[in-house]
Amino acid sequence: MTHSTSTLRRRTLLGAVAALGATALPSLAQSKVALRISTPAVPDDWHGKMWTVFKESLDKSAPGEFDVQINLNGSLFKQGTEPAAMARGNLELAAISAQDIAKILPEYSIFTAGYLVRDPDHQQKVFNGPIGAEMYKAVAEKMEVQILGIGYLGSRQVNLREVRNVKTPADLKGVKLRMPGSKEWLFLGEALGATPTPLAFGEVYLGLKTGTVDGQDNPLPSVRAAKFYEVTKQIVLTSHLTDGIFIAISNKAWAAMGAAQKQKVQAATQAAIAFNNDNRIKEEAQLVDFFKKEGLQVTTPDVESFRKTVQAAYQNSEYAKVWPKGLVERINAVK
Ligand code: KDO
Repeated sequence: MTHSTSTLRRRTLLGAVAALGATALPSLAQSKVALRISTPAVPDDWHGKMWTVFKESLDKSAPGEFDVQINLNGSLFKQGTEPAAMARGNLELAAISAQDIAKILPEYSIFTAGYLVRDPDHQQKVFNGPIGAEMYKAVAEKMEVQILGIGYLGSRQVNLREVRNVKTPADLKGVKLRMPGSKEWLFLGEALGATPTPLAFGEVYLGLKTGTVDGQDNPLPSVRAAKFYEVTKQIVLTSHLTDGIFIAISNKAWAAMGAAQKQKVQAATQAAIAFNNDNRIKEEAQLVDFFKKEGLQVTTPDVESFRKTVQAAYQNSEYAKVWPKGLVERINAVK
């Protein structure tokens, strides 16, 4: 064999290996389960960061099996359009709200009502018990998604551009209060005594800055993470909704997974929820001081007056007419 023939052979061999590599790689990538995630959460918020915990958990428990794609800031799907995207097969995972669920299952508008779920502990017990199981079953049937768990978003507070003396709902009269854009959310703003104005989460900062709206409501950790405190002067501690986000996966993606993969996705979800809840609960307790240092007035209204007015508004509303009989009492009885 001459020198040049052996070089040629080696080259051919190398070429063949490279070609093999080139075809082997995409097929390997294709066999990964793609999990596209879309959320309006900002990167600095705990329920944005929790998706990295989810991804890291899966990378560890199932190396190379999943391709987790995290899309924050509503960059893949607009806030509130995630359930439809999942049903169409364009999205695998999202954190959906009770308001999203109520659009399809009006009887579960019960969880959009102010002053019903008491606190994060009550929330976990309600949704991780029989009430949650019944709801998740109905959601799987009607919305084509599986709820894997609930994360705590926080206690929603009223956050105003200009300082105002707010003791009762009557004091919010005429206040253009930004709410997320669905009728269930708008009703909450109305029940609080304000004039609700729909706006997507990503537009709230500018809306507050320019004065399109007079205020917004969100849990304190989100007021910090989205920097709303930079463009507002007051927080009124109404604590009107113990808010939660339901981690949901499309039925299609779920059905395509084997039992072991499902178990790993479940474990990753639980790790993400624990990360979110622990950090959020801890931070929520410390933020009043932070906002005061930032120069905001943090005031306490007559919460009982808000509770009475908001609960009456819901009880007398069209929403309550379709709530499952006895469910309010069952929720209240969860200890
Ligand atoms: C909001 O738009 O005010 C809200 O808090 C509603 C929640 O359901 C959820 O969509 C949340 O925004 C986003 O995750 C951004 O934090």
